[in-house]
Amino acid sequence: MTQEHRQKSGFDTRAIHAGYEPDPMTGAVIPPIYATSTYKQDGVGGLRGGYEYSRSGNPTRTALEGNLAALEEGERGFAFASGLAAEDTLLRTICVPGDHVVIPDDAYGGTFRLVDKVLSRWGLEHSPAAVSDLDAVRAAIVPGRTKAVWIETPTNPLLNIGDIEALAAVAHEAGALLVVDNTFASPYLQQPLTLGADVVVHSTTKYCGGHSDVVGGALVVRDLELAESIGFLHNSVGAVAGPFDAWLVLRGLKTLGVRMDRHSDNAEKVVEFLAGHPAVTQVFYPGLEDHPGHAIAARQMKRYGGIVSFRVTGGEQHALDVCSRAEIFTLGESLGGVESLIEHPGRMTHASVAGTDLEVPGDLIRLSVGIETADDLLGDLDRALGAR
Ligand code: P1T
Repeated sequence: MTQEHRQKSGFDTRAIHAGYEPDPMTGAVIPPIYATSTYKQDGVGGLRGGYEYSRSGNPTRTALEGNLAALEEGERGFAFASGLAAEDTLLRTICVPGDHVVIPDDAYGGTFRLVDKVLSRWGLEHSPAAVSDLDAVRAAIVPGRTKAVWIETPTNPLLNIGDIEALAAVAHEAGALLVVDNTFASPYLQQPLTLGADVVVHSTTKYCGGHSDVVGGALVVRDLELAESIGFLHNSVGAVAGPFDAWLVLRGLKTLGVRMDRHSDNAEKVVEFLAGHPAVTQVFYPGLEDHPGHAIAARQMKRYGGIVSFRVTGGEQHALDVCSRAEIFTLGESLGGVESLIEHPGRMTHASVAGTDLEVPGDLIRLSVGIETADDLLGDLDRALGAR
């Protein structure tokens, strides 16, 4: 797909075509899995298509990177071995010892652990702030030292919403970058770079891959100088996506739009059901009109996605029981696959924030609502919640 076509076409066309042209020799419409570590050179330095060694570049990965850049409306994409590998490479690209970042006060537990337990040893400091509170984010910035305002929107697991446009202005005023972890929304529902963000982060393990069969991560940027610096560390640190993993994510992306619409349809039904259930005390979903971030979400998201969190009447034990009793909702970490998942953030995905300011309530349950038949999902939840 030519650059000109790419810019003019709709999201689903880009999802299916961007990043790869049918192979000139065979006409293969899908990129091969280039399972090769190295490339024959035509004389020393005579690289074919720029490929030299598969840590530096691999055609299957290139196709994925081009596709991600097109979907996020960025200039360059980078595919990593995991979401956390992407985060680590980004933070080490933009920060040096003594620098500081602002992170969400309800960030994904692994992101918090990376910043708090790993990069802190290399002199990176951080302050948590609510992404929904511009004043809190502004106050958390350390003038001259804050290199990035890092947000998730919606956040994991509490589905808080940050105003990307306003936060970009706050970050830029302080000379910092706005980094948006767009994992929950996916590029179909929200394109942060078009709203002023500087970097988009993905755990492609989730909606981009979409089938719970691969772990991967990505960064997408607009600025070519920043892309150059990220590219340097991508290769120098080497946490790159392998060709098979890149191929799986690329295949997943082709159906992202239809999947996200169905995830959103089903999540809306689940939210309505939970909101009317006597064993549920609170439902977190940005599509709810009384969600504090609803108006902003309505402005910056196409729909509200497939993640729903809720609290139950019977405290932590009740939440653990619901997780164990669910059947179609499979008890497991992760999210964003076609199958529905249920989990207890306090004991599972967010165990690493226990005892910190980021601790999540014990009676909280997180659902990744899949694309199964909606009535079956509601029946499963009804059973799992116990006697009415
Ligand atoms: O698992 P990995 O591909 O390394 O991605 C990390 C990550 C980054 N950002 C967000 C918002 C995430 O949700 C994740 C991973 N999250 C889970 C595994 C989870 O169940 O929440």
